[in-house]
Amino acid sequence: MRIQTYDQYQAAYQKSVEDPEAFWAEIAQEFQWRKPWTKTLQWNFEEPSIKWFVGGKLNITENCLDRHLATRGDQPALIWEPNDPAETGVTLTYRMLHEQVCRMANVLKRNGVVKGDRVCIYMPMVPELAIAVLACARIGAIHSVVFGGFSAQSIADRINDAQCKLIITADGSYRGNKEISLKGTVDDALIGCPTVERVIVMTRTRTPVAMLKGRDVWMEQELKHVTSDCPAVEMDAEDMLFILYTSGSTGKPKGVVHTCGGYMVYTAYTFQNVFQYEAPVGERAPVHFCTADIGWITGHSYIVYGPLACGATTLLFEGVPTWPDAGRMWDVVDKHQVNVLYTAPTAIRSLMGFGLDPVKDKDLSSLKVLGSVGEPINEEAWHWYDDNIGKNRCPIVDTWWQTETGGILISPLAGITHTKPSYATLPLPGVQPILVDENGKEIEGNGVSGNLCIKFPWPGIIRTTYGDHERCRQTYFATYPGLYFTGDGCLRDEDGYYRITGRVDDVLNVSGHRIGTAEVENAINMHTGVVESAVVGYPHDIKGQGIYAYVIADQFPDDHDADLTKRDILATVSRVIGPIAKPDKIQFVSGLPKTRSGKIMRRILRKIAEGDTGNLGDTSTLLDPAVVDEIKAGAL
Ligand code: 7RM
Repeated sequence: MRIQTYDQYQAAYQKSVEDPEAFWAEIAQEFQWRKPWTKTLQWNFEEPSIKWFVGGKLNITENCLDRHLATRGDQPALIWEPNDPAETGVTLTYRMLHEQVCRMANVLKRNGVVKGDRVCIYMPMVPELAIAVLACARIGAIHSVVFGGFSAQSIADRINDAQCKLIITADGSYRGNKEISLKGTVDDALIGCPTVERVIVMTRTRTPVAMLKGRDVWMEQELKHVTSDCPAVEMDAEDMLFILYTSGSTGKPKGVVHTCGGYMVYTAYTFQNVFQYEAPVGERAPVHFCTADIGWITGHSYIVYGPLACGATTLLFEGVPTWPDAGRMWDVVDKHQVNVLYTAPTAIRSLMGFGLDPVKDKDLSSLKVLGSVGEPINEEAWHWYDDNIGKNRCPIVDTWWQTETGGILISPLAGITHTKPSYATLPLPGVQPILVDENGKEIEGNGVSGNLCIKFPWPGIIRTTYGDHERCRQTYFATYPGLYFTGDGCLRDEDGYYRITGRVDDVLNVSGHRIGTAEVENAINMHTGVVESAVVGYPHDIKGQGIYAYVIADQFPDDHDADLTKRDILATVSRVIGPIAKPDKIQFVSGLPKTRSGKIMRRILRKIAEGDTGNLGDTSTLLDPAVVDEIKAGAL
């Protein structure tokens, strides 16, 4: 399964295109199937309908846990580093993790969860989060993890969309010097969630929480009533494994659905190859440290499923890179002798700002591979990472992928693919990228740019958007018929290397978090006195993109009121979505640049937000061109 030379990469790539079914069948055979599949792939991108390993039966936790017990039972599976460096962490061997997952699965069963039920998980970055995820998978329940920074309203929307029966949460969470309430937020959410029958509450901060009789139970109490014997439920390869909500250019976040067989094969294959992860039985396994939250796809695929499917040692960090000081990430690397570090450009840029002092006394010699994910990495950050963290001896893998792709699609293979700063380089085996122009016409050759699409399915591709298949078709498969459309712009240089240039739709990427402009506008518009708003992104030194909001208020506020109103708007956005969606800049305007048909010309607003007011292009189709001068004059 592991490619070891560039020639092998080229051969694997060629085979994956010429005979994709044989290519993936060979890889999938390395896993433990209860029943073999009868057809490797059935697909069309019109409906779309995509089925991998048709008729195959398996349980992903048998592959992530049971399969390793005989050979790696005593090897660390999961290392947990708490928020506070003074607190003692946890190391769970594969045997211990297996036992805990089985016990948690029995707790779910005791509380009425059966195969096919949806379970919401809203937890801090603690071992119990990974355990809860795997416990769902063990019994065939579909998990929907909601990032711990989302608001009560966001939780409620997600629970209702997926009709969850149960939610697993904690009293609170620690992040840096902050203590955040989780159960209180869940209580607010549940006022509007009739499908939820049970709440399982873990204690983390031991803050006082309301516990409703008949609905809320303590996780620690429940665990006392169960054994560690829990056979895995047999799943079809195409049964749902999980739902993960992600933002798009319109409407509320969509529930991206991944299924058991394809997702398992794809995350394991990409994990092993991109990071060149090798764990010889009986030796210390390399430590893989992915700094994402499990609430995002990166955490699902490269903290939990991919590493465990490969028998790796995965590190789970509860805290933040800048607390107690800006050396914390390097302390974690030093303390646990981390071998693979996988983080986001925004973290690198923010740590760059602290200079080299926090790095200088840290032993980073264990590092072998560095990874980047979530947003384009600028050359400066790439070189800083390479020079000061990798000491020019660790390959950097700039991995491009999406919630919808399940795993990495375009990336170097560490130490094998020649890298170029800011380039995701080449497609992985099984991935067939294509650039198209606005009309969907293929842009061939090198030294070109266009919209990035993929023309053939890979095992980790999205299957549907939960409860609304038509939305899946519309969003990803209708723009360019016959192709999966990523929403990203991309250039292919003279060497055929890919560089992702950012979203071409109305999706923002703020510190690696995906946020729809429409979502933020809706939240702002909920504030009293707001008539209308338009949100765009602008370049931000640390976050990659910042959020710029143009707001029409029913009364144009004077300077004093404007300041207060802005703060109120931020509070409203926090309440509706969560703090990550708060605009960085709010400009009050008396009108927005609209065409005669009533469409906001975002192109103009983007230019002004970027500070590029020199040439705004053609404004002749505007209903009221004067409004542009006013907005320009008041730009922040
Ligand atoms: C894994 C993840 C997806 C969007 C995607 C891109 C952007 C992600 C890179 C990147 C440039 C990268 N999933 N993106 N990785 N852009 N280079 N290496 O982030 O669903 O949350 O976001 O993120 O725009 O479409 S996601």
